[in-house]
Amino acid sequence: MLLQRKPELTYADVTPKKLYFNRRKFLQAMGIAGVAAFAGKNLLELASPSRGVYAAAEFSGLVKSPFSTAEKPNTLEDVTHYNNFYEFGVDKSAPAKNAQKFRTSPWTVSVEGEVKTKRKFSMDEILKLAPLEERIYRHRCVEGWSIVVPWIGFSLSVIANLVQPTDKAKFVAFESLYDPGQMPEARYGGIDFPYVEGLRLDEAMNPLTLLCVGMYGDPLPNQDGAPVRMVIPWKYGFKSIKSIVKIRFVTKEPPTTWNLANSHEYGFYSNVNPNVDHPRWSQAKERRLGEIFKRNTLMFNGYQDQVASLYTGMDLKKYY
Ligand SMILES: Nc1nc2c(c(=O)[nH]1)N[C@H]1C(S)=C(S)[C@@H](COP(=O)(O)O)O[C@H]1N2
Ligand SMILES: [Mo]
Repeated sequence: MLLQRKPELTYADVTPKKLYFNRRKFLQAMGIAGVAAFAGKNLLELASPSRGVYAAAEFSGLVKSPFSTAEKPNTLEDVTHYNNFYEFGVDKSAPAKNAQKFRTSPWTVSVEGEVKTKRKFSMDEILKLAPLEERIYRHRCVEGWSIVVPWIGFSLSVIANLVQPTDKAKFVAFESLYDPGQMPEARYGGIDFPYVEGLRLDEAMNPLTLLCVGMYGDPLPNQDGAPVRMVIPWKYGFKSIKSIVKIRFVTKEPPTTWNLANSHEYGFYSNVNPNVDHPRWSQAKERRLGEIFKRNTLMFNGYQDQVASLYTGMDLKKYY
């Protein structure tokens, strides 16, 4: 099978190597005088992806996904400097600063619960499970902004088919890492940690549901959920849980962070729906980052052809 990334690299190598590469480029760009001027600063920090200094693509031979939108992606700068990642602070600009030293290697994702074979995966193992695809998806935050991102990953169903859910499995529960030592800002977030999310099994098995390991040709920047996150493009952004350590197949609808925090405003399904207002604001329009005028929000964020049938007969005002 075709190798999806440069074969000499392990995942653990990727980030340090990239930083090294960036640092070298950065030093070249600055010249000796500039280096001297910055001598007191941490060069790794200056050259990190959140500063917009990016190495050539770390992932080679990406498969282009037929699910991609033809819309123009946002800039990497936008997508890495306007983040919701409450573990690293509530301001949109906080994760870019506070997640820089987040340790994402070594990393283990445990897949457990109602499955025939429980498994723990290292990032290296995850990267070898299936060909990596580039999928350009629209992403709509419940707060009213949207972005278009070239994510990298493969359908979550790949993992499910490997561990084989039992007949009892009806939902999938996801859990983020919570390390208070690395995430001191989390306690001002106003929500409980670890961040948890969930999908119905058929939603989890839908091919659009992406297990995501990268974006813009590279591994995920820390503030976007490194080293592995979900992306569920027809649901509000908060369903797309970041920095996952546990995936559990379960019998009952699992608790979800924003529903626990405020069940009146955030339901389990959270499908993008311009016809169902948030109790405090309309969801009919959205502002694409970088644009001035709002655009209309589309039903299921424009993915109705692929997902509307999952909800046939359901009252989407009730199951918000
Ligand atoms: N662990 C965790 N995952 C999370 C969040 C969070 O605070 N913590 N925020 C969610 C929200 S509200 C959005 S809009 C997206 C933002 O992803 P992005 O920063 O890569 O655009 O992440 C989601 N996943
Ligand atoms: Mo969001």
